[in-house]
Amino acid sequence: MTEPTSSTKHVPSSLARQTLLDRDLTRPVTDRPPIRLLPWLSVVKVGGRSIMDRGREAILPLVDELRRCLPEHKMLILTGAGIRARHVYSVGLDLGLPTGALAGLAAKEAGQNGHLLAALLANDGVSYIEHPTIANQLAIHLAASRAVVGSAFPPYHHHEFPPAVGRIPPHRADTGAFLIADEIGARRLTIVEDVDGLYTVDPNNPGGRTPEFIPEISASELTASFATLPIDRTLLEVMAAAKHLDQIQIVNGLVPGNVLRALRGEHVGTIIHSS
Ligand code: GWN
Ligand code: ATP
Repeated sequence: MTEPTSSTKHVPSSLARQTLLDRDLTRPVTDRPPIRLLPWLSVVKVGGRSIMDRGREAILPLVDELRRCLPEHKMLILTGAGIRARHVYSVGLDLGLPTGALAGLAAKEAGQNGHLLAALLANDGVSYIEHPTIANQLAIHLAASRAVVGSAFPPYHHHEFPPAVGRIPPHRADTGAFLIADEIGARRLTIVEDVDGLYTVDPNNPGGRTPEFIPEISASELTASFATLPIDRTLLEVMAAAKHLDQIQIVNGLVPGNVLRALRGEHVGTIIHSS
C-alpha cells in the first residue's frame, strides 16, 4: 500500500500553526479590512416603545414616509420590542428566569412589530423575513424587493451575555441593528424614535433639569457622561469595535420628512460617531 504524501496531510493556511489567542501572531492576517457585502443598503431601526407602541397615529405616517424612501433607497427595516417585552421581562424576572430565557421571550415582540410593519408595506412588495433569512438570503430578497422588514433583536437567546448588574438582556434592538448593519457593510444606520435625538437629560423625564439638545457626539464621550440614553448602552461598546459604520443617526420619526432626509445623508437628529 502506498503511503499518503505529506501534501495530503496539510492544508496550507496562515493560521494553521498558531494559537488564535496571540494578537501579535494573528494581527497580520486579521487586520485586513473586511469587504462590504451590501454597501448600498440603508438600515432603518424603528423603535418598539417609542414608535410601534403608539399605534396608528405614529405608525401610519411612518409607513407613508418609508414608502417615499423606497424609490431612492434599498432598505433593511428592523423593529424593536416595546411594552409587551417590558411586561414579559417583569413576569420572567419575578419567576426567576435567567437572562438568556428573557432575551428569547423579549425578541418575539420585536418580531411581532416587524410583522405589523411589513403587513402595512405588503402592497409595496415589502415582506417580513426571518432571522435565518436575513443571515443567509438577504441579498436575494433585496434583489426581488426594494426593502424587507426583520426583527432588530439579536437572536442570542441562551447565548446572551450575562449583564454585570441584574438580569435584563444587555444586547437589545439598537445593538442588534448595529451588529447586522456593520457586519454587512451597510451605507448607514438610522435609528427612528420619538425624540429629536440625544439630550443632556431625558426630555420626557427631565427631573427638574432643562434638557439640552446634542446634535453630534462620539460613542466614547457618551459612555462616560449620561445617566440615561435613548439607545442600548451596549451599542456604545459595539460601536467602539465598528469595522464599517463610522456613525449612526437618531431621528424623530414623528416628524414627517426626517427619515427620508436622514437616508439622504442630511443631519436632522443626533449623529453619534463610532470612534
Ligand atoms: O417568529 O416574530 O427568528 O425572524 O429571538 O428566535 O425568540 O424565531 O425562538 O426564524 O428564529 O417570534 O421562534 O423567536 O421575532 O427571533 O422567526 O414570525 O427560533 O419569522 O423562527 O432568531 O420572527 O422570531 O424572536 O425574529 O426576534 O417565525 Mo418572531 Mo424573533 Mo418568526 Mo424571527 Mo426569537 Mo425565527 Mo428567531 Mo425563535
Ligand atoms: P425599543 O425599540 O428597544 O423598544 P425605543 O428605541 O423605542 O426602544 P426607548 O428605549 O424607550 O425607545 O428609548 C427612547 C426614549 O429614551 C425616548 O423616548 C426618551 O424618553 C428616552 N431617553 C432617555 N434618556 C434620553 C436622553 N439622554 N436623550 C434623549 N432621550 C432619552
